[in-house]
Amino acid sequence: MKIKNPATGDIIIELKADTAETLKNKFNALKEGQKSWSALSVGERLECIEKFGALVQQHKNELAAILTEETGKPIQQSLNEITGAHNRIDHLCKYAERWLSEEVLVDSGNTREKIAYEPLGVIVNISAWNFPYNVGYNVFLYALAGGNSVMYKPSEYAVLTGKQFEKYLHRAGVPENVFQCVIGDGRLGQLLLEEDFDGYFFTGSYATGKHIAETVAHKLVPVQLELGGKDPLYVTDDVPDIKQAAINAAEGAFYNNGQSCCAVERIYVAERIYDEFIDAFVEEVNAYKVGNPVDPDTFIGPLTREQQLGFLSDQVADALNKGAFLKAGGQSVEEKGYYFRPTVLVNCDHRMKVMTEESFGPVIGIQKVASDDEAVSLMKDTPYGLTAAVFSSDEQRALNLLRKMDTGTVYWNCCDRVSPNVPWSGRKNSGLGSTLSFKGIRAFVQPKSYHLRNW
Ligand code: TXE
Repeated sequence: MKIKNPATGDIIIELKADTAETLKNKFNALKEGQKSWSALSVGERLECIEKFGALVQQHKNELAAILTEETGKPIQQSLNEITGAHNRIDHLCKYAERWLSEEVLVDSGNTREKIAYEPLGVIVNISAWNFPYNVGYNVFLYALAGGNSVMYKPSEYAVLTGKQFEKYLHRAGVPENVFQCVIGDGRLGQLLLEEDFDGYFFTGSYATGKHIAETVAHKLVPVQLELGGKDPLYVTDDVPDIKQAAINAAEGAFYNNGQSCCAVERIYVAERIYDEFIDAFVEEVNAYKVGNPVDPDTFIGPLTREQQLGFLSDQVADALNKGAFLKAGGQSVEEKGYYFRPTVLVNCDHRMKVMTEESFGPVIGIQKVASDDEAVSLMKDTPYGLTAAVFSSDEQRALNLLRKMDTGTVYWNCCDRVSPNVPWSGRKNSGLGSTLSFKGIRAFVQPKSYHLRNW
């Protein structure tokens, strides 16, 4: 595997990918290790997870440099992710014992009814590159807390970070035969589907997620998918501060170069404030510093994947051919590295790919709407169902709109955020199952119901 630096296109290091044989050996070790790991108490397992978190924070500068070098994420955003992801560990320490402990539902006369929660066994986590800490912790830390052993395959674009997870989990006391990292691209991913894991947990594209779910369906074990989205944001005509709304919406669209499953992917603006909003939005985007991701002032670094440059150019050309106007950016930057200027297209409509196909990059389309009803019908016109946002000064107006969304998450006057306190779930082509919250804690265990009767 050639690990490249997206800021320069240069090769950082070459690594040997795992093979069918190394994969099998690791799988067998994990089956063995899971027995003793599940015999520990939740508290004992959490001690290791807490130590892991402490080691990561202790080494966050070195880890952020690795994340930035292999994904092109601006260094400040790498540090933000590593620090922010710790909230998953805090969440587990606060709630895992409560949600994983036995529950006695009935204890009357000579009859008791109770539920115990048992681990699934050995699970596989096939993960993504855009927020490897956030999307990784959502799965493998919660799986470990539940008493499972984990085979973790980082994306081929975040391999070095994945190896750091393995290093620090082992240093923190998670046995080597309880957490194993395998490295490789989709071909190795395909081999993983042939192993008999007790659960498949995937984060990535709809196409790959659908393929995985179809391939392993016959095994009748849990499958969870965190997929993409085409998340809408609607700015109503009663926002108190149009400039602030534009700033927040721009950050939602361009943070992490738009490479976030819950990034704002399309914006609808009430016609009365449309021109003022566009001016404020374009001013904000033009002020973003595009540059070397190791520079702390950089907000827009290179895209992680070179092939996305052509994909985004095609979306821009398609929109312009169908009547959109270009207000900022529009092309890749002619220099080393996979740079694409932050791009704003206006006068957009749903004939254009930029309003219907996931961009997963620094390109946003904006469309004028005449009413809340028109906004709702456009927001719902998508095969995805991850998040939807409404900016308004009126909470009831916003809630009336958000109740109509068929998405796992909705936002009022905020966007592009994930919290471990509430379920993170995608509907329709955005996913299957939930991580985080009590749902995430119990995603990696299975209930055993006890009916007990004294003689
Ligand atoms: O995904 P891929 P990418 C989505 C986002 C975007 C896409 C980009 O919508 O469109 O992912 O990420 C492995 N069998 N999200 O291109 O190609 C592959 O090696 C088994 C949403 O990386 O799906 C990698 O480890 N595995 C998400 C993983 O699948 C296979 C956040 C994902 O790769 C495989 C991040 C196969 N046949 C990205 N082919 C969210 N909801 O948070 C590939 N893989």
